[in-house]
Amino acid sequence: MNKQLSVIGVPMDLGQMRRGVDMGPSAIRYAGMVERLEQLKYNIEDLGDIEIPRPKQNTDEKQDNLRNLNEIAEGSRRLAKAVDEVVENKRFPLVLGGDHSIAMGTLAGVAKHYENLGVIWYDAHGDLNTGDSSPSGNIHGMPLAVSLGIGHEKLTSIHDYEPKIKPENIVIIGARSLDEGERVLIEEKGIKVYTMHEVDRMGMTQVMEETVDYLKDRTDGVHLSLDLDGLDPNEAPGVGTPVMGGLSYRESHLAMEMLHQSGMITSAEFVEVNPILDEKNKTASVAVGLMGSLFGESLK
Ligand code: 5AB
Ligand code: MN
Ligand code: MN
Ligand code: MN
Repeated sequence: MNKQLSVIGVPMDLGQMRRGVDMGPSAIRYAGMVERLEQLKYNIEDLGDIEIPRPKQNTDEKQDNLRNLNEIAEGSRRLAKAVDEVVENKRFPLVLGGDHSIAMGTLAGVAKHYENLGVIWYDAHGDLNTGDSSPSGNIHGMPLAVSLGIGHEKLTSIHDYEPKIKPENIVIIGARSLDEGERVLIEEKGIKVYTMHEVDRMGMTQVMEETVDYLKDRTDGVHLSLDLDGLDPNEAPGVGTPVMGGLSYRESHLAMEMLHQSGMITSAEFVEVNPILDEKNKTASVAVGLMGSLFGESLK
């Protein structure tokens, strides 16, 4: 794994309705991220936080069912630029959210550098909605669709190219809340999904073995987009859209360890940590614990 890490915080809360997720980057840093990774002999540069525009009232976005469209597009463009530069400098981008709408910017910055970027989407949700299919109008439920080039032009065109990724290079893990439009898209595009049903039946070991096997030959880099609501809300309570029956901390640890062993991860983001909804920074600590495993902590 690339030992040169560049951390970028994204205090974005405009992709959903719960305030506080903009403090996610601080909470994760406060949970000891840098110290933890320095122990693993990484060279870490913290680039600080991207500036996110303040929300304005805007009429056309209401009609499009895309809340805070313009501000999110602008924030994503700034993030894409910063991430692009990190990859250009041969460093590993580690992005801290913020709500999951930031993945549009992260992927825009990363995918430019790969022919076939793989994406592991670790999440209770598919995040495959568009303004037309979304039950909420919240853009944090749309970034995977947008990255496939599906959705409003102001979002799909971020960083001036599209699509960013291909459907056959995606693996979704932990899904247990998919909207009707998302199911249709998954079917239509042939996106690989391990729902909780499959994780329970097969076990995380097999899920990760298959995931690594599947992505190994078809991709030239793999981005991990980890939404903390992929975990069970008992263990990661500080998230805005919790769904019961999630992945455990231990399963997630194992998944991260196996990803480390694969050596295939070339960028990562940890999103949706909301310290206001959290219990004593538990969810941020979970995020840092998972980073520890992803970056190579081991018991031996
Ligand atoms: B998250 C829902 N599908 O579109 C929607 O947390 C929830 O980034 C989206 O995964 C959750 O509003 C977005 C109902
Ligand atoms: Mn989610
Ligand atoms: Mn998500
Ligand atoms: Mn969420």
